[in-house]
Amino acid sequence: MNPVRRSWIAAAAVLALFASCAKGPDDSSSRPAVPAAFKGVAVFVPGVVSGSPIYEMLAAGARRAAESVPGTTFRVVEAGFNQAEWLDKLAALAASGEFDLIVTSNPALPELCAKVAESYPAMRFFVADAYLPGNPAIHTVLYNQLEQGYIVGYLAGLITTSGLPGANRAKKAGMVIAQTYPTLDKLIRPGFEAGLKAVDPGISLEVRVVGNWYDANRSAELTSSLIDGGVDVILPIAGGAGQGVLSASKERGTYAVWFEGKGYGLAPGTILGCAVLDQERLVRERVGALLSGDKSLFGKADVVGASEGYIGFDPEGDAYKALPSELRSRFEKALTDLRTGSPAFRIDSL
Ligand code: RBF
Repeated sequence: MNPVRRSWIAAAAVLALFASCAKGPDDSSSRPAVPAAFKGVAVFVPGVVSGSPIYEMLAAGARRAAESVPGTTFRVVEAGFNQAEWLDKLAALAASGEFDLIVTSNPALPELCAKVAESYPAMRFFVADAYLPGNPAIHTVLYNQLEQGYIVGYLAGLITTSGLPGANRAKKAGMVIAQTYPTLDKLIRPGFEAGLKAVDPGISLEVRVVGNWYDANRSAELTSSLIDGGVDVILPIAGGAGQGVLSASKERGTYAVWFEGKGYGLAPGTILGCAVLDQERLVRERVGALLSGDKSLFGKADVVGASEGYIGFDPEGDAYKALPSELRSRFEKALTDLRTGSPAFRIDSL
């Protein structure tokens, strides 16, 4: 065969190869030789997305990972606030047969996923904001919430001891929480308290429990009674019910600090600082790795925090920027110290 004809055949072969790769996902002849790691990804939201930044980031991160693998079925399912129904709803999602990877978030979920995995052994789970090592069907990542708590605690300590117009001399900070649970009792609350005490050991903490993740009226009542008792800065850990903390604090001219970022706009002038938890990046990265076939993550329980960049602070709020510069520089020094490991808040498990 003459060389011109031989190279023409080679070029045609290369073109044919490209053409077959370029065919759309609907064309069954275009299936890659290596099958996709997962055919369907479902996001199981234990609550509702709207009003809870941690769930907004869960859905957004998983969606971006799934969209980067053409042909992957993707759905977000809200399980609502009745926790007694979550197990059945999770099992129904597994039973639908449409999904082989369920992505979810919160510390109560690994146990439910483990139960569902017993009946659906092919199902795989990724649970963010949770800790369960050793189950071959489940990968979890726990955030070092001692650090996120400490960041807002330190700022709250500076606020309650300040001469800001809404601050009094009582040196009392508050938390309005939806319910008690291990991450809150062992990490968030102790972190917040450590931050307060690092500013001034004389600051005390008052905690009130709403009883659910949605009742903003109840959380507004609890907030008012805390303010009556001398509290001038509050951290809500209450999902959608956190709105009640903001409205009551605004009405009374006191302050709030916020968890998980994206808060300043919710109550301008009331929220003076927002800690940041980059759940969107974490979920995007981990789901992306699972979708590209990294099976080694199943069975693993990782812990991430400030030193890996998943926990931090958003300084780009007008209310934060309007704080006295002396207060901000003390706070920013504490932030830098935390990032570089002092005080040391290492945790390896929950
Ligand atoms: N956080 C929310 O923001 N919204 C919720 O609806 C919500 N529901 C939760 C339900 C249970 C049973 C548990 C244990 C935690 C829940 N969280 C919720 C808290 C969440 O996991 C995390 O601790 C907080 O968002 C603080 O980072």
